[in-house]
Amino acid sequence: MVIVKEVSAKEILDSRKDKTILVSIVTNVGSFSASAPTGKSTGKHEAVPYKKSLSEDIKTLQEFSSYFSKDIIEKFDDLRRIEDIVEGHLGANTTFALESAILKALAKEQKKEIWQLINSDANKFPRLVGNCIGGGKHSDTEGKKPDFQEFLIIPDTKTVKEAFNVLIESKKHAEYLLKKKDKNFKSKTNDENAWITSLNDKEVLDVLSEIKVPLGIDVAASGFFKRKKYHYENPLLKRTEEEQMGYLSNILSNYHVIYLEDPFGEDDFKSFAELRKKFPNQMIVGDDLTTTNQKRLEKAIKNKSISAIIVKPNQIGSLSKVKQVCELAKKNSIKITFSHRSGETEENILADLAFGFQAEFLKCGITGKEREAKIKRLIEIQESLS
Ligand code: 2PG
Ligand code: MG
Repeated sequence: MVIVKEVSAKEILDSRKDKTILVSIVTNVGSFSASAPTGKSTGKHEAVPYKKSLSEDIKTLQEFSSYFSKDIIEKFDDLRRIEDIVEGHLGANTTFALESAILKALAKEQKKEIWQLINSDANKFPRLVGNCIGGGKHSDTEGKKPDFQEFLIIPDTKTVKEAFNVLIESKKHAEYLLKKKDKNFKSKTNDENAWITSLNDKEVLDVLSEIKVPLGIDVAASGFFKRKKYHYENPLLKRTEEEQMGYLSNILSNYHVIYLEDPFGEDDFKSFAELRKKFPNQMIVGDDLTTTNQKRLEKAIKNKSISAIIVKPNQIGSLSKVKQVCELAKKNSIKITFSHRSGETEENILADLAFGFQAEFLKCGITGKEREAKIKRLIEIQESLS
């Protein structure tokens, strides 16, 4: 059993140099800490990262420090006890980091890996989803850029290690092709270390098609949906819902895109459903639509809006709620993609969560120490089992 004797927290910087939280705990089995990432293209239905502010959450945790010692944690579901104490007092980032640190303590005490605390029979590894070329909110550049936020590569390999190699090679290959096709290309990368380009969406897809790997796109459409229209980079180009449907249908019909995230605004369950019905063999994925929130997933299920869901633990904070969302998705044959955030830390618990919850996909970038930490952890888990 684990007893949390003391809790503290401090500010650290994420990969974007924005402030985020690191929570540290002292327990009967040692000291542990965990940090939370930060999003930039956040959904409006996400839980707030901090109740009032990061510094207020740090203070609140400090005040609560001695409250936790009455609760004995013996298994994953006991995290509920912690949630009973902090619910309504802390934001999602703080709760996620606190619970992650507690899971680390529990794993140590039980001589298990974190994923085993969730499902000791886990055996299927998620496919990696790597962000290769970027646009939208994550590419903070002057001049032209793609409207879609992420152009993803989704290798289909036997092992995670092979998938990682395919991602690295594909990213290099993409750089070579961009050098040839984009006269403005300077080998610069964005928030998630994806290539920055001045090519438009279709030109990027043409480039990636040459690499001959399964592709995905995160449109992150809420980011450019205003007053009932999708406002594309070209100032003359505003697409209505119907035109957006036509444009995306054309892309799904003509490119090897197996995965399409947030194709429409974050409340447009109906258009998601229409696209899903038209393309039953390609994944229509909810992120800002569902925000790792059970109620929103229920609505998406009722409307038949999605065939896959993004799970970002810090969109909701509570890991018990993450579990409920995963269970509901599984029951309804909705595939699960655990995902990093655009501002990341070197925390690697995401890999354990993705494997423990038996997610079909893990989206966590390609290069940069914060992204690699998660992929390397997944490789380590796979190698420990073979
Ligand atoms: C997304 C994520 C991660 P952010 O939209 O899927 O790639 O971005 O963390 O900025 O919400
Ligand atoms: Mg997204």
